[in-house]
Amino acid sequence: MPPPCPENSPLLLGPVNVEFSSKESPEQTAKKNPKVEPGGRYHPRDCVSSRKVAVIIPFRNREEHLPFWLHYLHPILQRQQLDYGVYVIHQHGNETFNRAKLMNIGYSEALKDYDYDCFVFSDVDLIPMDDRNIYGCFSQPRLLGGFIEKFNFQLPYHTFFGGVTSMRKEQFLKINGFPNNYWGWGGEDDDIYNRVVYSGMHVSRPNQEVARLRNIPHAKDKGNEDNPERFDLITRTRRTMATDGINSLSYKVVRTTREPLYTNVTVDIGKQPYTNVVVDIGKRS
Ligand code: BGN
Repeated sequence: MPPPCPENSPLLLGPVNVEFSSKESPEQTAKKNPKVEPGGRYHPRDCVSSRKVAVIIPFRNREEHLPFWLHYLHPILQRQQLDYGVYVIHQHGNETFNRAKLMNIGYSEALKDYDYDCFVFSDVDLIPMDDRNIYGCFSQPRLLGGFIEKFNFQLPYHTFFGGVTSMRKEQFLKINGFPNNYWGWGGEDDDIYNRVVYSGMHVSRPNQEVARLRNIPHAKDKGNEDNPERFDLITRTRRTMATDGINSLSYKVVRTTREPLYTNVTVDIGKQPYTNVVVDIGKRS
């Protein structure tokens, strides 16, 4: 049995040059990462990693972004000496996108594979610019991607908890996972922030020097329009978090495939149970 991996990986290089002009096919990326096993699984061979990390990526219609993520992240995650798996959770169909529910599903599906104790939740279009930004878990929930290029490498606001975050299994369970009822863009990350604080935890962040990320520029997604209910929903987290979360999650797996660099879980998550219908009873002409 090999020895435990050191606290700090000796393989880290520091800054990573990230750019999005040259494309590499996933086949080429897989060839360059021969130690990554089908489904996007890896563990160091010469030491035993104490970090069992499932990386969860909520996904739909971003086929052009995923190759960049795989190209940059697999070498970084290996240098970080993580025992990891990559899960792309693909929302089936054309109903409104639900990022937080897909992340809950990623948590549940990953645990069917392996005894992961740490979960990293990442958007597909965010790439770390320094491998010292460890994609692992810490004594508090962590914002791994606080300083993003599109926000001029500044925190967009103090309580921001979107982009790339990590939580230990027990931290995730303490907040009852993520909300399932945010359909469309915005607010779900603020709800998760509320859950963390209401559960007596706080958000930790690596320092700004290592926590810089580049984002792949893109147009707004179809089927992920701004959620008009978000302003209202985030005022009610304290009441809703006990009953809406990992304990109320329901979905159907359409198919799971093991790709060379990731596990692709396609899921039917249903649709928003109701929409506010504005009935026009006042107007007569
Ligand atoms: C915020 C969004 C977040 C998003 C960040 C960064 C809301 C809730 C109503 C205030 N929050 O404004 O979801 O991650 O911007 O884009 O819209």
